[in-house]
Amino acid sequence: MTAPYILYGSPLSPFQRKAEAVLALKGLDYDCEAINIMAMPEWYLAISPLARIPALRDTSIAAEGPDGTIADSSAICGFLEKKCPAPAAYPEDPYLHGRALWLEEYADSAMAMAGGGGVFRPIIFAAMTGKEPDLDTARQTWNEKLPPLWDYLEAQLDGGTYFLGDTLSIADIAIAAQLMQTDLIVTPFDAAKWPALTAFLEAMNAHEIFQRNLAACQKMLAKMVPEKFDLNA
Ligand SMILES: N[C@@H](CCC(=O)N[C@@H](CS)C(=O)NCC(=O)O)C(=O)O
Repeated sequence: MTAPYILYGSPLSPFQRKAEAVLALKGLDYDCEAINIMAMPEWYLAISPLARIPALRDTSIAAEGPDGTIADSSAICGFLEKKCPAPAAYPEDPYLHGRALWLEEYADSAMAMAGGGGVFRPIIFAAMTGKEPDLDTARQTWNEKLPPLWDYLEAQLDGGTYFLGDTLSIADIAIAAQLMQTDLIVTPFDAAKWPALTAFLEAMNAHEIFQRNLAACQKMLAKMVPEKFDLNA
């Protein structure tokens, strides 16, 4: 039997990881359907005209075609929050809600560009096409572009467990999803320099809402990354 939701994409996408974590937080059952991002099929481009993964299908609306689908992880998470408000992924308080959206955007833009584009892609896309990993680019990004982003996050955490108050929110989910993109393939950043962020990542890695996605990623990466890369200069 088909699950009520279908997520089109790949578990290796940090944006899919964010959407999966929100589905899991809300206890929603979903199937994953793989999309090859190197050659997206026409039917998928009709759903996601910007040629991005993930996209979500609500099968109660339509079982095929663009109807019943939503592209973009932020749109997916906003939709899920409206449809299934509890447990909440977004703070109720207007200011905290705005802060959560800002931190989600920070993760989806700056962190994704550096961690995904500057570390994961040069290593894993090369491996996927049988090439040597571009460790020079990955090392430069890891040591020059990512530390200022981690500094900002360390200050935002201010020694706390979550980014906003004492409750998990979309801010934590989005930031963890991007931190995991490098953590899956690279040895940890310096815990002495970023202690709160290290503790945060460890807690998120152990959190139940990420387990299905992380298990799928580890399975897919096992052959390509038998041992994590040490990029620390
Ligand atoms: N704003 C989009 C970004 C999604 C995105 O950039 N996905 C990447 C994979 S992680 C993608 O589809 N890339 C396709 C490509 O580079 O051709 C979201 O939040 O879903």
